Amino acid sequence: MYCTQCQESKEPCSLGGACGKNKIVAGAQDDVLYALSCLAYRAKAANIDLQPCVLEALFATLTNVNFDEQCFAEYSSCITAHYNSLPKAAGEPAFDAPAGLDEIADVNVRSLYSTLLFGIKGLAAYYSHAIVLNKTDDSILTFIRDALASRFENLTIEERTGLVLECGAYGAKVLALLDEANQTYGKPEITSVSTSAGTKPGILVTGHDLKDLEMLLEATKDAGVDIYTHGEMLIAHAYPAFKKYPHLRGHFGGSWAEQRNELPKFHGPVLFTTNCIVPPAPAYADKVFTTGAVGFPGTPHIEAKPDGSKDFSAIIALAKTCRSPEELGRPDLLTGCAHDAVLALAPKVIELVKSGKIRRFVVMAGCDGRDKRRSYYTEFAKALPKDTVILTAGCAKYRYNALPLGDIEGIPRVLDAGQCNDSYSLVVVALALADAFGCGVNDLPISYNIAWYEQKAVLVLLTLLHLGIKNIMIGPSLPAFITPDILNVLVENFGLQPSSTVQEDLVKLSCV
Ligand code: SF4
Ligand code: SF3
Repeated sequence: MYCTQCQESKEPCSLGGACGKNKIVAGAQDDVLYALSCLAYRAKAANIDLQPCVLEALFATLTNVNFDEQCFAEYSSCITAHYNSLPKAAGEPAFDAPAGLDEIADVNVRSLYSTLLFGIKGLAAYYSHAIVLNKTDDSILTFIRDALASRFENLTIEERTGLVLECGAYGAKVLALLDEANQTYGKPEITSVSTSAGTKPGILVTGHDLKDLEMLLEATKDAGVDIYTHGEMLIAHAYPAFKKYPHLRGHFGGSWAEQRNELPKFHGPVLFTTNCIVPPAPAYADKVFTTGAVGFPGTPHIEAKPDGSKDFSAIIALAKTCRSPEELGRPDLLTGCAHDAVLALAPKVIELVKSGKIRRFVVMAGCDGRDKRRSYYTEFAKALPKDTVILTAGCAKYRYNALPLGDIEGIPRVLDAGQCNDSYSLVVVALALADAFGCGVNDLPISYNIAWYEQKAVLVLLTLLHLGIKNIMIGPSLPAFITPDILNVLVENFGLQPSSTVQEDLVKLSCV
């Protein structure tokens, strides 16, 4: 086992991961990824695009998505059949060679290929969400094919660096596409979301897939159960199409990292539509359902039918036998501060910036996680001067979105655009502000202090670099898959910097 893909990596994880992935599942994931690269190599030589089904296999290998060895065996047989149907390519690699990324001997080549691979995992995840909402762009699948095939190509370090940066360009494409796709549900509105518990039994929906939430809301219209969002689903409350369901009762809990503490208090079943699933504790393991790319051994999986619909009757039947959720005693949460809603406030925001009442914006988007060092983000948010505004997206926000940080003349000091993919929304806001002030995006009073955990965050980071954002700070630790040489490239060309202490970083990011 050799896994370095997430922020919890033991550099590398070789015996099992803090995420719960064991050696057997890690080996099965490596086999799938290696076979995908062999398939991509043949498909590229034959100038054939990969089938969209490879997206789910890639997505399933993203951290905290799928822990079920059986699922990977099924992906492997499907990939093998596809591979065998293609003509042999000149110079193709052996299909049954050892598969781990540690087989790539040159550490800088391994680092660059790992960064690319992790970026396309994020690309596959976000593109899957866009596809279910009928937004497609074939060039994304072509890039994923070429990126996978590059594992076996004799490329220079510069060419590999170029591919990594190109992944950021596709990141910008897919995030824009998903932003458009999500508007199926209308434009998010700034919304205060209740975190109190109702008296009916509930179903908790977590992950990022809004289509699954929509289908479940339809299926439970008259079922006598309430639906609660969890984690990255908070933003659903801000979309006009979801506001019309009175049984979308509210939001329950903090980020994914709190699952084992909080889910026993929900009492009802939990539907995991995407990452992050933590191996369930016995107190609620019998209430967990998965769907899409998510899997956990022994857990019922709700499959999509050929027309894309899903049968939620088992989860609804179980919910009806459960107690209503317990109160967690949390304040209500504000969300829906996506680009349209924030840009509607632009004249006021510009006036406050010009008058010095808003001195700086700090983008604190990204992931949450279990690392104790992440209390840094709570302390950083608390220590920010009162004339600063936090722009956020992703589950990183749970470190500070319940703090009483107040507002600046009616503009909330934490503007939550939504899920990690909605980081794109923050860039749209930044570009519009740059336009309004007649300056470059790096000349704005905006700093970036990004928290990362998994591979979607890798793609978001590459996207920000592609969009020309400089001097991004990342934490709570640097990726284990980046070698010192590659880090130097990122530091020299983009000013990438690791986070350190709150006091030092407030200075480095010009917040004090
Ligand atoms: Fe380790 Fe992260 Fe890989 Fe899990 S996903 S095995 S914690 S590096
Ligand atoms: Fe979070 Fe898993 Fe990354 Fe979508 S839900 S941001 S970690």
